[in-house]
Amino acid sequence: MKIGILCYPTFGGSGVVATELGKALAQKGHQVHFITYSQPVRLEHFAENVFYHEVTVADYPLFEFSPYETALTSKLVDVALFEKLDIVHVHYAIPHASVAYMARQILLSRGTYLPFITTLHGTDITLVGKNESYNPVVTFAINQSDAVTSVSDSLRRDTFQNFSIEKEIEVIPNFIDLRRFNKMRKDHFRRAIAPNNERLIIHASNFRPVKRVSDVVSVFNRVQEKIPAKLLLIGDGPDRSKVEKECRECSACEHIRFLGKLEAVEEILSIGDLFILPSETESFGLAALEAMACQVPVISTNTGGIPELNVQGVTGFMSNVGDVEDMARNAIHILEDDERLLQFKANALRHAREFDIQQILPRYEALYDRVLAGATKTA
Ligand code: GMT
Repeated sequence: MKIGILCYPTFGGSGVVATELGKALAQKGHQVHFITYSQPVRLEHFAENVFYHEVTVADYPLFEFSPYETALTSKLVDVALFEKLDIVHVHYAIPHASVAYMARQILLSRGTYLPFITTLHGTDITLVGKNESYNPVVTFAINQSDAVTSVSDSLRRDTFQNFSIEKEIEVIPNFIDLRRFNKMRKDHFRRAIAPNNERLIIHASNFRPVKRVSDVVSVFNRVQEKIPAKLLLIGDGPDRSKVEKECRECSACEHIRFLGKLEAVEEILSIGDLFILPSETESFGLAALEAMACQVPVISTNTGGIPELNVQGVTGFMSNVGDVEDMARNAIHILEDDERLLQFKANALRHAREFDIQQILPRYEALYDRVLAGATKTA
């Protein structure tokens, strides 16, 4: 099958899922064409059956805002015609779903029907998408999709709540490539970061306000008062300097390190003891799944789709948004006892196995087959 993928190429979860899915499809013999404005971050190496088409937005003095959607649509039409794409899979509704709809219309006027599947990831529904500047277009494009998926049941419910949706939405959760994530621990990293065998606490995100990274620091301060520990903060984004200032003012400052954006995030996760995800809203929490796949239990909020991943008292604990006292209590409970920590680590990995890409990939392939069978009739 020849599959076009539209996604954000950056470190965001939707781009990671799109890229890992594309790579896995290519390994199974499908031809995968990524169409976006820069090389997706997880597409670092040459891979057979994987192609990347860069979208260039022509500038003009009249444009205050460059028309990326128009350029992306034109590129999709061009690639679809030349490469004879069978199907397009768009990740994150804005603007990819309406772009795919427009491309489908253009191609239809030339006698081909190019079906598209929209995968909803989270903030495209829960934060940005429902804003009135986007809602009508997002609603229309979702309803026009040949199939729609969401990454959790919670996101599916949110979509029906916030938009007038007439389509079925299939829940296909985020996944993980366990072959990559459950690797040998880099013990020399651990010795360098925690020379006195301190507990290692990790957070990874895009440092947007929705991630509440300040709560990570608050939790860590409380933990550090009771248990020798180090905090590693992975990622970058709008809240980073605010959080850096907060860290400089806190007593545990010397035990906190900002690592910035990391491609091989699993190398750090694999030496961790605890992952903290205190998000305001989280449709799934891919970062937490990545941690669990590296045998790291998770302290998180109980918002959105997180309860579909983090099992209370088994793979970690969940608290209400902002309840840093409860999160710290739970973190200390896991970290203070070696045997308990080992049990939580084992539980985290066992549960992560349920989200292995080998389990999830066939569900996307089956969906592509169903859509293609229907599309032949439509054309
Ligand atoms: O918030 C992010 O980390 C980025 C965002 C995205 O769409 O790029 O992530 C969303 O999609 C991920 C992959 O499906 C989910 O695991 C995240 O939970 C979701 N983020 C939010 O809902 C805030």
